[in-house]
Amino acid sequence: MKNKGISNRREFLKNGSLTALSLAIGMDIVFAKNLPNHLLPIILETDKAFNLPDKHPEMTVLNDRPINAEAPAHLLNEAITSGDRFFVRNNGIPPEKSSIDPNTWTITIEGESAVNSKTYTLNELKGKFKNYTYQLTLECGGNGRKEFNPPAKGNQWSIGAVGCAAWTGVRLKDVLADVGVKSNAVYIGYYGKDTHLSGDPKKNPISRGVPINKAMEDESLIAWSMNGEPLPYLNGYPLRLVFGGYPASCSGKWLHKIVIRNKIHDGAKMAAPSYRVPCKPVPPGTKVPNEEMCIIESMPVKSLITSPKTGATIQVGQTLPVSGHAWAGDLAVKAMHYSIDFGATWQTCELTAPANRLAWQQFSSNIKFPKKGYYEIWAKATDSEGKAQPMVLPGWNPKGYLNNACHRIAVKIV
Ligand SMILES: Nc1nc2c(c(=O)[nH]1)N[C@H]1C(S)=C(S)[C@@H](COP(=O)(O)O)O[C@H]1N2
Ligand SMILES: [Mo]
Repeated sequence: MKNKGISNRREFLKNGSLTALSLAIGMDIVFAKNLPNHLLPIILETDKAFNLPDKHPEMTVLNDRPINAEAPAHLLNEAITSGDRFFVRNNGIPPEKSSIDPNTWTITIEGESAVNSKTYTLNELKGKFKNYTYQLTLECGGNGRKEFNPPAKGNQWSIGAVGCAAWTGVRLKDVLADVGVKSNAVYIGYYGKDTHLSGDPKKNPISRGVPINKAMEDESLIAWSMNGEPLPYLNGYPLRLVFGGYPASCSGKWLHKIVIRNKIHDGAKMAAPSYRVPCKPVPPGTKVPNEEMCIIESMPVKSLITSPKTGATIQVGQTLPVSGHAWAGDLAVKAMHYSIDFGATWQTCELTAPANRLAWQQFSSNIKFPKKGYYEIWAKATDSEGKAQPMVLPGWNPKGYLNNACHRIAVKIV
């Protein structure tokens, strides 16, 4: 599964030209003419070889068709995730960058529960409606999937399919109000400009959405900017939805159409089992009928230790500063704890208030260790309703969603 796309790509490159090789590497191969025919540039042997446009070289690339990449924990140390470290989850092929012109980009709002149908250019959207900036956490529903057993198919995300950026855009509710929302509206759905892996132009790679009450929240944005700059190409340039706290699959990229629906949206990947979990917990390995799978809405409470890196070595007697982030779907995080004795006892961490609703919060602590040896630091967040992260894997589900088990890092005291 892992790297399948990459080895296909290698096959492709073997048959391809030197130009293709240079393109893949992102620069000229200076002595290319001396490269023996049977050899590939060695840099292509590593996952890191892919120059994802605008992405940090330490991002872990899980797949190259479609492109999926996550950040190792230490890259996510800042309170605001920079564009080059923000994970990428694609279901299809992004629109050609050269085909995207923000000056002619339009978004259309229509659907059976829309009073009118309206099209706005990106510039009209920016000028007509008040602009807002919020720090919003996006996490892929499948983040943490690789831990599930029996394993679930799909991208084997570890911990890095999450980020919190400062998004600027207009409130979806302001735009919906301008179009007019009928009283029978229950859902919105999105359409993006990416194309299906099959190449079939009639198929959408993904077309999901959110219940109308989520669409109407103040923090639900149609956004054109991440951290004060245009959206990174792979994160939806020039326009996307951002619904903090919901599975990031709801936040449509390369956005060009929103439909206001009088029923739950029925676009691609809305139907079971995609982005659904068993309505009631099941034993691991259970085959769950589609009718018993429920749509994921608010994500569960979770946290991530971003400093130090796992494997850190410190001198005995030293104090170790530890920090990271915690988030809780639609809720806030109310408490943060750490353990150095595999969960037998827990100490309280410092915890900041969120910058705004749906932004992740920062925790920190200075840890002392009793003597030399190997330790693990476990981090556990508790949400505003009193629900805490589980220490072991939570409810197994067929597609491997919602793993919010405590994050663990290793430290050596020498
Ligand atoms: N048009 C479009 N929107 C999309 C997707 C996609 O493949 N195409 N993937 C979704 C999924 S599953 C996730 S987790 C998020 C990922 O957003 P990011 O790539 O900006 O991190 O985008 C969502 N929006
Ligand atoms: Mo996702």
